[in-house]
Amino acid sequence: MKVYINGKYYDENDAKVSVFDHGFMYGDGIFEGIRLYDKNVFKLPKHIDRLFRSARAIMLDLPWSKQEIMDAVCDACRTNGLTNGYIRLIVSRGKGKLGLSPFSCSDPQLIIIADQIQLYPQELYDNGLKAVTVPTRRNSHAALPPMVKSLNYLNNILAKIEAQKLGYQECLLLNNEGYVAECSGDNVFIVFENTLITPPVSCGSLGGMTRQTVLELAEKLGIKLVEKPITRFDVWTADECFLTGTAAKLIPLVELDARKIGTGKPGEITKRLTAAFNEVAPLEGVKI
Ligand code: PXG
Repeated sequence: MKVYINGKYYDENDAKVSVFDHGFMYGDGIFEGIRLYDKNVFKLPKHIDRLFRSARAIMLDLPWSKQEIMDAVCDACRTNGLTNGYIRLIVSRGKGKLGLSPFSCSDPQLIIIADQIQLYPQELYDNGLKAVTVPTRRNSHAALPPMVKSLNYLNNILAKIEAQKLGYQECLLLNNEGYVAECSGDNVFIVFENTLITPPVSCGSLGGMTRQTVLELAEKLGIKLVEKPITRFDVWTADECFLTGTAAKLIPLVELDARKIGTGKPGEITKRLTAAFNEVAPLEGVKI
């Protein structure tokens, strides 16, 4: 695999950034996780728009145009001979002096890793995932805004560790008010009495690309849809639940906090939306 760094390609083992890069020292930088389906980079312009919003929020001036970044992403996919894959796009603040100030940093680094991903085994897509609510809360809007895809994912990582130590692969994070925010790297949907419900991003979730696609598909399929704050009670007593993310796509959640959700099996609306997603995903994107 060849890794793209600032316009050049490096072998995996030679792809390096400085230890003085503030991305490494402080988690000062941003990223995107993008999917390549059948030589189409899924929703690439939307991912790049989100990257620029993250950059604006952390006051990181990007010296590349959106088009230049999109061209680099497509080039990295071609260079690695990919048809399907996962693209990790990273922008770090760049090399600087010791100390928090980013104003000593020059040359933000644009890094593109284009590789394969299989987050969960097929068995979990067929039978569903089990999760637990963890003590770690989602970033607050008053601290690091949860819409920023920053290089500091420690709160999500702590949540993941807590879940795994308890024997679960996935976890639910609440926001500071106790409402459902999202999972460690996925958005959450429930189905209750044939209505699809997901928390608004104001509850602390990231505005996911997969989430947005599912909202659009629900509308097309005539599935009633509501964005409103939800609690753990709503998830425990839902008819269906599923998670969405670029890496996971749609995956059913069949148990939360030792409570079976619905029948304890992936639900019908989950299956319909999964099929619809798998159908549109390779069609919507930028051809490499
Ligand atoms: N919430 C968070 C906090 C995320 O970072 C999602 C939800 C789902 O959004 P998308 O746009 O993917 O539908 C994400 C997505 C990685 C990585 O290593 C990426 C994410 C999450 C965890 C790991 O590339 N991003």
